[in-house]
Amino acid sequence: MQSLVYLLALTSAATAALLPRVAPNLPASAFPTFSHLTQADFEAGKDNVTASPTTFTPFALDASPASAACSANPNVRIEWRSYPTSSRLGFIAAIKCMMAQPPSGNFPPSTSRYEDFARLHQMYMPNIHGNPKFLIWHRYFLWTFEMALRDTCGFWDPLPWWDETLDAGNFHNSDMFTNTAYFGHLPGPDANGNPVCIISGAFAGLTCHIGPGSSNTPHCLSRAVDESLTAQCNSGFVQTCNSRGDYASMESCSEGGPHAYGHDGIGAVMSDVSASPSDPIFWMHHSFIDHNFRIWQNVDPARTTTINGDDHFGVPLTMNTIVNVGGLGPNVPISDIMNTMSGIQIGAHTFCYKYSY
Ligand SMILES: [Cu+2]
Repeated sequence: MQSLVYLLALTSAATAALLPRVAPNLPASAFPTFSHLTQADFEAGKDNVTASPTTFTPFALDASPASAACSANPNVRIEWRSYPTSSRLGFIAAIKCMMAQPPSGNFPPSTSRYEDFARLHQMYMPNIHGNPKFLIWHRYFLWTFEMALRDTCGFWDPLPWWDETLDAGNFHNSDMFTNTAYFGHLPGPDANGNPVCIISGAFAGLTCHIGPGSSNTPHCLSRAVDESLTAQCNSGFVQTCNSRGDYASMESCSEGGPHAYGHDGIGAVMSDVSASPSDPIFWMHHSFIDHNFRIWQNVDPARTTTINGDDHFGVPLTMNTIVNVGGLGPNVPISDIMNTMSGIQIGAHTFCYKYSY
């Protein structure tokens, strides 16, 4: 009997040693959320986009030699279901590598190269959300991260993208979450309605030092799925947004529609409008949003050479407006990145990618 007790004590001690140490789990109320409108509201035009429709700036780019060269050999982002296992594992390992690299020092209190990206996003928060700069800025932010995976961690495969329309209402069953090699599980809230620390998957026990909101309080990577919200990441809603004819209107619907519902649906750290890149699933969600943007552009070549809408300060966006990622990559004019296949040289890399479908 005594030896059994001893054995049990030993086993629980061993288990405790194996479990990751987890930073404090913040309550649901600690995380600000994204605001959203329903699909019906967008169909009724209740987002009231008032951006002046007169700021289109024609910019001939498609016929450029750089774009032609890019078309011959673009980087193709592959949907997660078709993304090879070796690429999946390489992508996860590269994110972990970024988390293990020292911070640049330009983004205190970031503790890693990875958190530099979360801190930049937090710092820029009011400028890059709730206005048409959102889509184009996040396109460049995602690409800058993709290039950092190459430069810092030697991961040269194209990013995966996530076709959320195939998982709408059922995110938690995606093997991104159920397979322990990947992003860790996607639990619902606990009995008190609070999020749950993620202690499975490649990021088990991760401590986030950026956020929540504009504060920086160490907390565990947590999630609290609401599948009634993820259900709004469906193809009908995307279609509602992509049927809009001008950039600023489409942007409003995408940002306040499927984009916001995906963040809030995954919940907790992902619902933090400031520091959501702290959850690595952020990149998968934003690949979906950038994909939908590109699909909207495919309808008309003019959609890769013109832009409209006003930024956070009420200044009209033009193709010459500068997109800034705080030195994580070069400053670029929108004209360099409005077309994902511009073929423009940006720093050491060529801006040249498309989506597998
Ligand atoms: Cu964002």
